[in-house]
Amino acid sequence: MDNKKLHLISYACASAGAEMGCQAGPVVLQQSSYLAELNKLHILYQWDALITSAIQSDQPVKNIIQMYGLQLANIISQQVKQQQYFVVLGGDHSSAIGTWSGVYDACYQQGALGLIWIDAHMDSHTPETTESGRIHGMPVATLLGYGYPELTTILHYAPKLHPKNLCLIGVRSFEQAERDLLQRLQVRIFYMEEVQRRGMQAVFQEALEIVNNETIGYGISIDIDSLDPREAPGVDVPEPNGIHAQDLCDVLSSIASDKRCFGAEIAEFDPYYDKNKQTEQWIIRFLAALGSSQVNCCYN
Ligand SMILES: [Mn+2]
Repeated sequence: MDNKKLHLISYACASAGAEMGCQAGPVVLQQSSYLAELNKLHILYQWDALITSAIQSDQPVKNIIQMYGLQLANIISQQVKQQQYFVVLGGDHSSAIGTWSGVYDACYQQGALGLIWIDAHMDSHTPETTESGRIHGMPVATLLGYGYPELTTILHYAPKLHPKNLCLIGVRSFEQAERDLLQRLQVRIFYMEEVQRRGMQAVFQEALEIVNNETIGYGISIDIDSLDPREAPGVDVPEPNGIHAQDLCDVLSSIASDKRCFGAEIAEFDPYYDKNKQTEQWIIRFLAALGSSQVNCCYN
């Protein structure tokens, strides 16, 4: 197998989140001294695109996110068509609207898209149910076709995901209305309690079966707040008792050579809350895990 190359896309936007800090996430990662570890491991990567919210605008947030989402979706669609393995680095989790709309655009004629969503939250609010009004709490619902029309229709009018091809892992904080929507649609949710009881590896294995069933391929969307905040404190909305960072690293390594995986997304890293660069270091390790190929494994 050829060495795999990671195509890194920075989504330096935080307009849809709770605080502005995670706008700096991709910038900190681009300058991270830990990137040297990727070179040591012979992991190939390149920075392909930077989406920034530098332009201040008086427009409603949904229109701003629509603009970023469309930009991101077009970039990702091109990459998937060229069979390049992408990793989107956020930024708040509204990135998912653009990322997976882009993958959908590239592959909808061949088949359906599977998605593993790793998050402490459900991100399944709609404009009708949200209390905060923040769009970073809505991307799952949006991709399923529920939400602001400006966002559910990016590149295509159709929903980008079918509920049976989606699953959530690590959930431990949510509102009833979100759970109602996902339960009604029969989306498989691996709550944190189940992850603790069965282990991340077993749960991830079952998740892979779901996203590989009658799909053309799948992707992974990681919210850093899915992790235990003692290990990865660099987030705006920490929730205790999360996934162990090493366990996530291990399952990501296990799919590094999987040709059915289109790419990944790592969102909600807020460097202002990081302690001793713990979170930054883990994100680089996740990149190393995603970029490790069979060739690289032989060196270890
Ligand atoms: Mn999220």
